[in-house]
Amino acid sequence: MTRAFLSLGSNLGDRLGYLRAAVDALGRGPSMGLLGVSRVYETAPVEVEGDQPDYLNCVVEVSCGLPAIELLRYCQGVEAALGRERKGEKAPRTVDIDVLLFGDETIERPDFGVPHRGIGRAFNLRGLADLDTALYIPGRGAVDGLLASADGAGIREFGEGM
Ligand code: PH2
Ligand code: MG
Ligand code: MG
Repeated sequence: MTRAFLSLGSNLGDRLGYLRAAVDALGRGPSMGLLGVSRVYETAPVEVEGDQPDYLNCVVEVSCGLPAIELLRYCQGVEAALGRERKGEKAPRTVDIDVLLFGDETIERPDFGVPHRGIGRAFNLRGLADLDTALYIPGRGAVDGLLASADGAGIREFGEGM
């Protein structure tokens, strides 16, 4: 079993409902178990073009008996089942599920990078630190140190949580 961390984001429709449905589906994945869910954050869009609604983001920790690429495919299936349309990489979406970390593996493929290239975004660091302050990100360093120097502007805890 590998411990993996997934980033969930939604900025279209019933955002919290989509996050909850995604967490539920991840807990029911083949050879997968839910280990934890971070707090939920409402976050201003980063690195997008034009106006977009704010996101809800959280991080989910799972145990996974699948290889990383099969976990990615499962996550893509959950995105599709929850109405994700691929209108562009950074278009508003019902739900986006990114594989942030997969054990201590490093994967560099054109279509799949682990650690995920967005892992340093402050909302991902916050979610990771909620789950494990001692977490180490291969190639980057300790999550608490990275969080201390990250820009937390535009991130607020979303009251309802999971
Ligand atoms: N995801 C992106 C691009 N920008 N901004 C926020 N706040 N939250 C996201 O999940 C997010 C983003 C690409 O996947
Ligand atoms: Mg993403
Ligand atoms: Mg994605």
